[in-house]
Amino acid sequence: MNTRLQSLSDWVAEVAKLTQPDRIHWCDGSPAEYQSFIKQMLGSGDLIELNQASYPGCYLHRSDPNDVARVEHLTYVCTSAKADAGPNNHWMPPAEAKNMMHGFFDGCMKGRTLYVIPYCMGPLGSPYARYGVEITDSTYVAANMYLMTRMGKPALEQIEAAGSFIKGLHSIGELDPERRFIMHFPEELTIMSYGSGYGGNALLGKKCHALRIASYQARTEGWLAEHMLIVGIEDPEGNTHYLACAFPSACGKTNLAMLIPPERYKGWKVWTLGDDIAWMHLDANGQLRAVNPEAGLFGVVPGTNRKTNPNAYDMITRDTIFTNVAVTADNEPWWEDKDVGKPAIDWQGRPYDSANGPAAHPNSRFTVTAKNNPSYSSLAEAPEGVPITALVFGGRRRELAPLVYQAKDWAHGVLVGASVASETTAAATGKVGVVRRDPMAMKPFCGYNFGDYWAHWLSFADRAKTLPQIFHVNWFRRDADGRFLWPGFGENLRVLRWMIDRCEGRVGAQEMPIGHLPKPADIDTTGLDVSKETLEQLLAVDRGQWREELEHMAGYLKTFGDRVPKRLLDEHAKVVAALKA
Ligand code: OXD
Ligand code: MN
Repeated sequence: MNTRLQSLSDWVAEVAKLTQPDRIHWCDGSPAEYQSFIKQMLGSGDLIELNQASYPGCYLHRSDPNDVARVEHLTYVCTSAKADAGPNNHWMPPAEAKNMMHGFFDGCMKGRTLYVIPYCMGPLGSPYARYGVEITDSTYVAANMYLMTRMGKPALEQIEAAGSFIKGLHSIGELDPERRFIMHFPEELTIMSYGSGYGGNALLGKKCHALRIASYQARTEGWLAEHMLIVGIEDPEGNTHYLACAFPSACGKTNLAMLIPPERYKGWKVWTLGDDIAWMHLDANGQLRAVNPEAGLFGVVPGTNRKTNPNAYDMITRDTIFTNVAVTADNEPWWEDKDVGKPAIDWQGRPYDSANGPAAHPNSRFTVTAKNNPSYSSLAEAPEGVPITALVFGGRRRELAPLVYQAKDWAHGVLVGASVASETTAAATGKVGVVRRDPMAMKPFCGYNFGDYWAHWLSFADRAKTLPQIFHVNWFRRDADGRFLWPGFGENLRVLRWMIDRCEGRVGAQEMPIGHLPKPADIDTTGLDVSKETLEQLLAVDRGQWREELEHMAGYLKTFGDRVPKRLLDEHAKVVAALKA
């Protein structure tokens, strides 16, 4: 027995009986153990050593070509009542789902090692931290969990003291897309994932625990588990404001979290606290505070270069696991828009030929500890988290949504968040570039009915003392020829600055039916190739298009029936009326 917690040793024994591994390894989370995982995978061919002179400690994993993204159509929330999972989730009766999964897991670890991974989400010992144990038969998963979470002995000690943990059972199975399911049982705080080794499906601390299960727990306990980056913006006077921002997958959360201020913004600093997930609680003074449950980054690689994200570019030159990138003739990792080198071998290990498509998979990823990030905030490990000044929602929209607008108040902000829609990306299997509703960027991640989720968001208005201001941004608006109107990346700081000025009451706004928009003169475009006309286009609100948008939103809200809170419908009606006026 490797733990004094009976419920944990019983569970491990039960899983071992079902899955029949050759060996059981309890992860201690030490650097030596991580090195042993690397060595083992180099031996088995699961990892390929990259150029150790220029990329020390960096390795490449090539996944099965059928296993490169999250599989939303195979991801289920299994609550006793279907309505509790809501139309936003796939659902199966829990008993049926467990029965099917047990069939898959039966004997699946024969010849393999069963890893027991105790992990902590959030700063160790923080009142906001939560604990889980993942069982997996994948060394790649164990190594990634080492980089992404606080895993091993210290987490186990906390679990033993608390006596409870989230159970996550994972096997790569046969990597057969026909035998692949990601099942959540929020009422039992249990996850079962079979048939995929891809991050979002297999690193169970991330989407499965820190979003789907945690959002369910957060609702009953009065807090929020959100698909949000957390960033600190320090002005030249040394004042830092913390923002939490929700964008759908592969829409630039990592870039915004690691932004480098443009030349003109001397004295400004941007600090990263998290790039994907925020857990937010009201503290004793009624102030919303955020912690990042994760300890590492699992980011999209293509597009990362010295211009778009210099911090990330540097961060992934050492101690990084790359998945599905290409390699150069010098054995360096390569991806589309990397501004140096050229691909020799593509992500599938074939000699590169542009006729086969991109050299790196569009959803190729890096896994790296957050400590590698030069802009990692000293408060990222603070047990009490950071106070949040503003919440920002955004999507990838060619038209309609202006560069930025501010919600009129909290309830209107909840409608703004609920109305997020975005073009789909390669982060999930399926068609790319189709606009879909993605409320709060949580469509793939909310562990319960969206109707109840919006009601939970609205409840903060009655419970908090000071609530963050809520904004919406769209970095992706294009002109008639398809060109982006806004330069994005580091220049987004100009927009964040306007938001902070709004929160501090330092700047006015234009009152529009959809919210408060900046006066064009208040967005600093000095030194940018953004003309007055372009800025006007970026801030344009087309009433006809917005009326259609609100009609579409009304239809969407209807699909949640009587679970939609009346307050949200009232907010919707107010905007409709304002657009008519
Ligand atoms: C992610 C995602 O990997 O959202 O963060 O898909
Ligand atoms: Mn994400």
